[in-house]
Amino acid sequence: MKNLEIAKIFYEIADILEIQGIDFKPRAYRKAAKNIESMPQDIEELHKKNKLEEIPGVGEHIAKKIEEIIETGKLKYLEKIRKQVPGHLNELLKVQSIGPKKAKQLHDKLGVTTLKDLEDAAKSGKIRKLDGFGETSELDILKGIEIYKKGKERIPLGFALPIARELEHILTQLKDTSKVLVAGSLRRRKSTIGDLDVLVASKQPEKIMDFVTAMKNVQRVLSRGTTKSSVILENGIQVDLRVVHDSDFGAASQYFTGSKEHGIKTRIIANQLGYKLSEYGLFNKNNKKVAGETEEEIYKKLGMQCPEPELREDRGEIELAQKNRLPKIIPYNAVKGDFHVHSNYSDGSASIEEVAKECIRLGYEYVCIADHSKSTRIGNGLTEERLLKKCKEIDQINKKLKKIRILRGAEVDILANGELDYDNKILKQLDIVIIAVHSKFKMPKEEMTNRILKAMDNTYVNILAHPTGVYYGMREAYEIDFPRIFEKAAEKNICLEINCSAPRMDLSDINIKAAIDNNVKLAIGTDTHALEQLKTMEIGVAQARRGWATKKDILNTRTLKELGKYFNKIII
Ligand code: DGT
Ligand code: CA
Ligand code: CA
Repeated sequence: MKNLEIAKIFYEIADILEIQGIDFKPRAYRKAAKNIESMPQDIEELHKKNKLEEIPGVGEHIAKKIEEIIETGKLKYLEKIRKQVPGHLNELLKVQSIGPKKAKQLHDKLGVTTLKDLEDAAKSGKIRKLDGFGETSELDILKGIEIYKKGKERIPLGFALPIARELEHILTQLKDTSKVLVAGSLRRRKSTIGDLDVLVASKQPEKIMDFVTAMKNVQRVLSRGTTKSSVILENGIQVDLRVVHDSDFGAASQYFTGSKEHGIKTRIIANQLGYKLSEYGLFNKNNKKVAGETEEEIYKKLGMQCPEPELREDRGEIELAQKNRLPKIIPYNAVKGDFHVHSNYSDGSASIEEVAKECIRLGYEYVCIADHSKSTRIGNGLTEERLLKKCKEIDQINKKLKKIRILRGAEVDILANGELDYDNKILKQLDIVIIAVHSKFKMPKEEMTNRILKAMDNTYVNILAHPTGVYYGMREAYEIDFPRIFEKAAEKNICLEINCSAPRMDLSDINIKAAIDNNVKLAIGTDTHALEQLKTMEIGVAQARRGWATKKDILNTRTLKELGKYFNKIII
């Protein structure tokens, strides 16, 4: 398909001109590129009919260039201007927050030409020293690089979910859509997402295609058809869009929600019952459609319960659904509090009172303020003195705010030798003691396990935070001997954390299920450092649901009184 090739060339021209500081022209090229890649007609056909200038945004000047590309397979103008800019400078523009001016400045002042150079410069703190940049823009650049790279691979659910919701919202508002669903791994709330699979029910599929391929935040159109298209958004995320009939929406949802393995098994069950199940519906032997508008009616005809999307991984849910025995997984609204929030005493940005007020707004009964302990220098860890001062402040705010209970907590470092970063005199003054590894991640499995087990032996410990240390894009999980950790956790009533922070997502769904099977309870913590992160609680609940957790497995569903009982502490 020539359309996409030509569009790509014009995008590159726009990028290069932009780096050269030329006004207006880049916008013209970009507009033409976008129209070319999203139009249904074949550009070569238009060229044959001499109708190139009918494409919106294509005037005589650009039409000539299209002609040259179609006839010679290349464009001299592009070859010329490519020589005028160094290396891969236009790749830098793919990073959010870097515009052409900044790209040029980074090149001239620091010799940055590739993404790798950019990352190195940001990590070594050189960028913050440039005029017009600062510490925040350096962090933004690192985040942007991360998102761009992730866009090419998989991206954490925590980053993808808001983007999917926004898209769902925009499509729902269109007058030609009757139903919209982001299916695929996102609907199953898998911890990382490959691409977004968007389903739309509409009688006007062409209009939906026109709309989506021309959206402002679309960077590239990979393919465009009458009922399906694929685009890449500016942040690098791929969107696969399908438009179906209202009456097929359930069947399409069932098919495109997957997982593939779950789908294949339901199709086998359909066959065994003399049906055929496809993305268009459930059909009987005479090819008559017997279900398809909703997922529920399809599963019902197959003689099984409709499993929640988070369960659809073919990990035994199908067999249980057939016996009407699916577990009652924790509902999203069952959460009564957050166990892991940082305040501005350590490296959080909000004050304790601000956190508490936001938690009241969220309808919580309690929140545990868990700042870093003294060894975490990067996290501005608290000395004993500051911790006690913090506890006093918490007591005062508790007296003032009646609607919530702030728990006095700390996220205490597990030192390399397994000792804790505060001594027992301090720990016993806290409501909740969270422990975590924040240093010396590289240790043989046995040694790391013993280190953590030793820390868990302390009687004051309540929660083991981010138990495997995994940090997406930065650090693999360290290995630990899970059976031994589970055994100790169950014996000492220590919860394992489900950490909601997007790049962490630790424990994983599989390990959550294993923990539950070993009678271990779990505590969901958002690890909030800025107020808006409190909302990521749902990511943790989603993983709990993927791990088949019921209400009783998750500590956040308990009242304050029940917490005290569980931890054998006076909390109320
Ligand atoms: P992802 O995007 O890698 O995070 O994972 P998914 O699950 O979203 O996979 P994706 O985007 O490749 O496909 C979306 C859904 O379409 C998938 O969950 C199930 C369905 N699907 C795709 N390929 C097949 C297939 O070969 N057989 C069946 N039965 N379903 C498929
Ligand atoms: Ca997908
Ligand atoms: Ca897909």
